[in-house]
Amino acid sequence: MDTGLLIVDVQNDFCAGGSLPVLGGEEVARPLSRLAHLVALAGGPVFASRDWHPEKSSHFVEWGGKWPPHCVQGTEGAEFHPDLELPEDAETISEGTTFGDEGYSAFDGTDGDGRPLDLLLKRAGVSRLYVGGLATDACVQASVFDAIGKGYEVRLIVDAIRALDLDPGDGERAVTEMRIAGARLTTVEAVVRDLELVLETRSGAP
Ligand code: VGL
Repeated sequence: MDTGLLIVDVQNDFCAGGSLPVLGGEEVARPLSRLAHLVALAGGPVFASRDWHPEKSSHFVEWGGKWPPHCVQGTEGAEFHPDLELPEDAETISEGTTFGDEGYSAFDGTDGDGRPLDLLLKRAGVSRLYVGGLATDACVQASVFDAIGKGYEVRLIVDAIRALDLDPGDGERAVTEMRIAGARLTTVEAVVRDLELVLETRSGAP
């Protein structure tokens, strides 16, 4: 299948109770789990990115950055949210793994063998990429811009993203910018319908 799913940073620290919570962040975990399952059934690859920072990171306020410490390697805050249930062969992409690496975009991340996301997508034959996750106005936006820049047809799942909204309206502005850059907007239900169609067609059902 030429379609893949990228789930961006659905990690405890970006959800309720975390160190950099995104309002309603945890709400995207179940719908994205459902889509991940369907994409995998249809034979498409599923990638889950994660912020994976060292304790000392130039991304954190203490070291000159913008953010409170979050998603520190090996901590509970860096774990995927427990409601995120990934198919067995989903691949984890880690970003922001060294002191100076901010790692906003999943395209700056690599799998456990150091292979960048773009290479993994190309190898899997992906041309269309569904994207959801956290946060709309940070890592989702950076990942979507990179995906478009690298030539992927991006479908942004607008009800499976949540924004930091440090300034009110940041999330909405980010969605507008992604759309203007070329992302098509879709919803969880529309993606489910697309995928069910692929599965039905393949099984020969009417
Ligand atoms: C993110 C703020 C800081 C994100 C990461 O994953 O969207 N946001 N670091």
